[in-house]
This record gives sequence, C-alpha cells and structure tokens, in this order.
Amino acid sequence: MTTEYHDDVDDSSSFWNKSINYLPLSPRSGASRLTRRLFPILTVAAILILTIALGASYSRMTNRLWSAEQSVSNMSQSLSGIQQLAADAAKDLERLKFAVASNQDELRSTSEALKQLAMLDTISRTVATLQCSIQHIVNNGSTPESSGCCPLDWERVGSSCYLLSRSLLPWHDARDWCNGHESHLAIILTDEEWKLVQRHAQGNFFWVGLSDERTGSWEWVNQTPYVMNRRHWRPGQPDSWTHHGMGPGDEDCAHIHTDGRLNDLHCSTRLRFLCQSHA
Ligand SMILES: [Ca+2]
Repeated sequence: MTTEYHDDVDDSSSFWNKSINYLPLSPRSGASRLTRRLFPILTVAAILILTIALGASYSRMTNRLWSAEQSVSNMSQSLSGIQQLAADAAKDLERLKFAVASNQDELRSTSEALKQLAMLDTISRTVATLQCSIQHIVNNGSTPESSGCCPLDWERVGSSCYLLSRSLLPWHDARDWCNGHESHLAIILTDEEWKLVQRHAQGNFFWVGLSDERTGSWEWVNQTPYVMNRRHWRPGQPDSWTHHGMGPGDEDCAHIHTDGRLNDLHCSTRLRFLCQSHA
C-alpha cells in the first residue's frame, strides 16, 4: 500500500502521464481531432474557392461593362458622324438653292436668246422668200408661185416648199386643202425630208401623203408604191392596215407621231397636216 501510495504521491505527474499515455483512444475522439484539424483547412479552402469564384464573376462583369462602354462609345461616334453628314447636307442644299436662284436670271436670258434665235431663223427664211419673189418680179416674172420661190410661211427644203398647217382636218380634207394650194400632202423620201418631219414632229401629230385605202397596199398620194422601211414606223405599227373601209378600228392613213415616226390611224381623225409644193 505504501509503495503504491508513495508512487501516487511522489510521482503524481508520472502517474497521470502514464494514465494518459495508456488510455485507449476511442474512435469518437479521433474523428473529433481530425475534424478539428480539417476545419481550418476546409475553411481556408472554402474561402479560397469563394474568392476565386467572386474574382471570376467580377472579371466577367468588368468585361461586360467594358463592352457596354465600348458600344456606347461607338454609338456616340456614329451619331456624331450622322449629325455631321446631316449638317453637311444642309449646307450643300443651301448652296444649291443659292446657285439655282443665281442661275435663274441666266436661264431666263438663255431662253429669251433661244426664242430670239428662232425668230431670227423665221425672219431669215421670210427675207429669203421675199428676196426671191422681188427678184422674180424685177426680172418681169408673172407670179411669185411660178418663180421657184416658196410662198410666205412655207419652208424651203431642197427643191420643195413645205407648210405645216395650224388647223386640224381629216386626212381626205387635208389632201384636198393641199391640192387647192398648188401642193399635195407631203411625200417623204430623202433623209433631208425625214429630218424636216422630225423637227416639226415635236409635240405634234400631222398627216402626210401616205395611205393604203385605195389598193390595200401602202402608197404615196401620187400613187407611187411605198417601200416598207420599219425604221420609219413606230414599234408595232402599222397595226391595222389589213382591214379597209371606214369601220371602227380601220387605220388606212399614216401620220407622223410626236417621235417623228409613222403610225397608221383612222382617216377621219382630225390632225394637222404637212403640204408640199415644188418650187
Ligand atoms: Ca396604228
């Protein structure tokens, strides 16, 4: 007992150490110690993962924000460019308005000059006709018409005189009017005569001496056969030349259209007409 007591008293630390050292470890206390050791590691790891995730998220948000800023910046630049273009266009428009206003007077002057030139041309032709007539009278001629001169208001082209009527008549009446004035409805053969026709055609329809009512074939008023030349007809014309008589849709007479080309039309239509006389 004494020894046992002695041992207890003198070496109490040894006793407790032994007791501690030789106490069997329970599985519960081991797990607890492991948990206590892992807890800080797991905590640090969790904080680390959270930090990384937050960092990645922040980075993505920063990128998106930067992209949005870039887009806004680009849009601002585009808007600025459009505003500049609009301002330039407005300036150009103002300049154009000013130029038009400035040129209006010049255009009026040019138009007046052209009108005067046309008048001069008419006067010149009239003077030439008068000269011709006076010369013929001076030389003891009978009448101006037998002199080789064109009557007043008639235009000389080549060896012929031409008159474009102001009045409108059906083809047969036009033919008779020309015949009553020592002329006939125009027979257009030469390039020079086609140029005359085209010059008078602008804005005008007028009869010429071409029809197919007599034989069913196109012929000139002096009954010489017409040689078909499609170049002188409007596209698709003549389009009603196979039916004759005066029924609806029959187009037996030819006129000059506004483009200077031929079209067949019902002879009863009232149009201006071109007479031709031989000087
Ligand atoms: Ca026709």
